[in-house]
Amino acid sequence: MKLLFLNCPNLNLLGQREPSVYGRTTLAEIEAKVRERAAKLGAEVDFRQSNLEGELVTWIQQAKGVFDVIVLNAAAYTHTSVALRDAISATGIPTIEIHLSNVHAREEFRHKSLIAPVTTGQIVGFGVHSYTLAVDAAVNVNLK
Ligand code: CA2
Repeated sequence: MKLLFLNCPNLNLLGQREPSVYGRTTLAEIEAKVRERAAKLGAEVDFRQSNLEGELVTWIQQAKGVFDVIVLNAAAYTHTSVALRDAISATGIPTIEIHLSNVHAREEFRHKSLIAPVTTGQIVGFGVHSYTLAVDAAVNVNLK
């Protein structure tokens, strides 16, 4: 099983800024934990980050026929991007939405996800564990 992890704007700053909200773990360290969990479960991982909405849309489009599941931390685009939502809908690849923080316990504008209606499900609020839990969810996506 091939998993595509997509990380959206500003997640490249993890571990360097706002540790009280997002912790001290860097995105590279999260990637290592994801790879470790995926190896245990026999899954392959491609792990990417971009600050560009169009690039993310292109990666989602290109995932068709290549990846079995997309795991998406859409970051701020969660709350704004019709383009990402339409791309997910168009590919038809099962997509799991993840967030480090509990977006529902934060500002009201973070309560609304434009992505959620086209996903298989969400994992929010578990910090770095949201990513490793997503590996488990992804390899079991067809058992739902
Ligand atoms: O909790 C999450 O994973 C979020 O997707 C993080 C996004 C936020 O806009 C979403 O509402 C929830 C923000 C990612 C920005 O990451 C930073 C990391 C360090 C310093 C500044 C921003």
